[in-house]
Amino acid sequence: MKLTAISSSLFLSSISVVAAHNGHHDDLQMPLDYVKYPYQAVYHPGDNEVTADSIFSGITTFARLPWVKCLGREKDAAFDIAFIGAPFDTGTSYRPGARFGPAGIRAGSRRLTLYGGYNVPLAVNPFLSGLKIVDCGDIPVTPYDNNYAIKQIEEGHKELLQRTAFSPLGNDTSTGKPLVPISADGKHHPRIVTLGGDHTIVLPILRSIYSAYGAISVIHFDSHLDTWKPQVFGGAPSEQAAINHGTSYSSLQHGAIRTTLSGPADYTNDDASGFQRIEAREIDTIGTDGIIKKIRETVGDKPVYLSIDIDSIDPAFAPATGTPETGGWSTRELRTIIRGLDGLHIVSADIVEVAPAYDTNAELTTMAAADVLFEVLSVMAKTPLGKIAQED
Ligand SMILES: *[C@@H]1O[C@H](CO)[C@@H](O)[C@H](O)[C@H]1NC(C)=O
Ligand SMILES: [Mn+2]
Repeated sequence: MKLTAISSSLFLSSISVVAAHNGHHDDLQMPLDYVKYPYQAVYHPGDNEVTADSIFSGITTFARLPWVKCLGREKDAAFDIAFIGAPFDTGTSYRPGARFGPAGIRAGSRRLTLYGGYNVPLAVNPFLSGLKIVDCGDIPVTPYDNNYAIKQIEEGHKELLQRTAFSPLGNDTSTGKPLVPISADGKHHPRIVTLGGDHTIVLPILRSIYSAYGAISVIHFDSHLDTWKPQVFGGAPSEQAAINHGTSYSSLQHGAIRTTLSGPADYTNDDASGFQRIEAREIDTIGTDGIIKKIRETVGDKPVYLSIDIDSIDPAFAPATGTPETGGWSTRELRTIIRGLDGLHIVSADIVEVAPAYDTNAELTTMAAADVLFEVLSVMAKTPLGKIAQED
């Protein structure tokens, strides 16, 4: 299947342009420009409008961001940060259901912009930072063929990543010198935040990231190692079975590890994969500050890809996940640690293994996932993906 079947020759700088110039029937029915920031009613009864746009009404996108059909009709749309779903869960070894993760996380994110979206500890409002942030919907992913699905995710991610970012990089705030991209190909790429999906999706995403940035650092928050050899999962009876959500990584910093192992040899394999490990229980001795320090020492100022398994949070706070492990971090602790990444060049990120069917009626897990992503978005908004050009 081709991901970009419908073409458009317009350069679409805003949603309202689409509404104005595109005469397609379904677009006319879609209130494409009804999401406003900060939160504001667009419809006042008695004001010749229809109704206030409340956070509990309307179409649910991430943080009520504008929905842009980046992989369809609006395939030329430019943005700075895009949320995209990867509803894939046929790589799970225990509880399936993460294919509903993107829809669940969007529902959990409804209140993010209720009061405007200002992040107090990070002193930034990512939604008013001047960046164009959109929800691109989901990558079409087949539930019948893992190899094909992985190809779809890689192509869909690349399709977004390989566009040029909407906003120019600008100048360094302290020196005033112009910034140049930190990518390997010299292009100013937008950032993609992927809503999983089980952890398998990180394999095709990292392939996409590699196409723009070359080798980068990976920060991986997870209760599990995910560097297991396929035989840990009962062997790989076929090439397809060798690809699953526990075997998707190839480099650098684990956080929140607390799984049982098949034996100490699992750590040997993890070491050989080049990972530094932070055990979940270290929070009792070195605290969030100590954990942040360890991560920053490992990563330095290199470009970073951030992958967050919701199971890094304790099941008391985030029960709805594929492979829950007790003894994890609280939602507050993980959010503090993510804010501790302030200043790092996070080139893209994901949150995976949210399986809403196992959630409480209070939507604990999907809310936690959305709020963790709010911290990621805030860190991204504060640090452009640029460096000061070398003078020669
Ligand atoms: C960046 O600096 C250049 C001079 O080096 C200046 O011409 C330009 O207007 C500045 N751009 C912004 C966005 O401030
Ligand atoms: Mn995990």
